[in-house]
Amino acid sequence: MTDTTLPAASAAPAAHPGRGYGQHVPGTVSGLTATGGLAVVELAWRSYRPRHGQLVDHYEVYVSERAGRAGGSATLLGRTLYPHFTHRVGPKPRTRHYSVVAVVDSGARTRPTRPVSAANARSVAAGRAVAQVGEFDHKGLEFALSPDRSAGYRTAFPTGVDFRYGTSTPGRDWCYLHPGPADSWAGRKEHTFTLRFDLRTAPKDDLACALWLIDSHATAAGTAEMTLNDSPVRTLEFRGGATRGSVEGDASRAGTALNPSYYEFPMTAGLFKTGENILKLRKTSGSWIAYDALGIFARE
Ligand SMILES: [Ca+2]
Repeated sequence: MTDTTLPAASAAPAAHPGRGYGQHVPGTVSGLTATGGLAVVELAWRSYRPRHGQLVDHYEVYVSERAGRAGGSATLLGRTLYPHFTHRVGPKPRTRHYSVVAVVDSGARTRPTRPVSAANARSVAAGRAVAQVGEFDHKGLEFALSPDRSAGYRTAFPTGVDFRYGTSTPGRDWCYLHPGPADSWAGRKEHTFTLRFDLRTAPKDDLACALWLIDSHATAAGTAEMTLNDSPVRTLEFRGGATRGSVEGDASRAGTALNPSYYEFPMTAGLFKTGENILKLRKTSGSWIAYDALGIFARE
């Protein structure tokens, strides 16, 4: 898995922030902060105020895996009109170093900020997978019917999803969108997605579940009930998204309208058993959720 999910803008050649083209304008962007969370690093800075009546055209955000002065081996993560940026990252904790350049309407650029460092939080998905569907990469493109063919759901999955870890294929057997009872296109009823997996022995220690979504309905994200081997695990209350995940599938792009959310929680060892285990997620209220990945993990 690629940990740094670079947006399309990163196709630009390896950049040297603040150097290489255009004229400099005085100063630098100030107040840059970087805050690591689960699956993200949030960057914010103070709006740059150019002199002589110029306007800020945009900001450029750079990341480097190595500490040191900006301009070394920084990669352009993306451009933004606003004084903030969300870098979506993978499950493994890693420290990265960020710098920002302001570009004014004449094309002149500030010098880069001093790099600011942040580490993302460790996701349970950084552990050993006991069962997993999809990759934790802020994209739903690996799933069936992605990115916009929800109209085919009732034909392709007339009784919901039934996926066996190890033999089923995400691109054929797991739908990118999980409809809810509010969705007329899916028959206005509850839909259950099932994940089957085999254990040679029941675990001694508690495991953990990670469910990452690329998006959900903005005002009716609703709830789902998760069970394992018919025992309740928990009720998931989903955060409102952007209602875009039904028609687009890549939340790692800079400037995406998608609004991902992340759910991680322990699963008691006593719920698991030797042999076949059956995890079910039943959407019990609201509209759809759009998957990035789902899995059960042991801490390594
Ligand atoms: Ca994914």
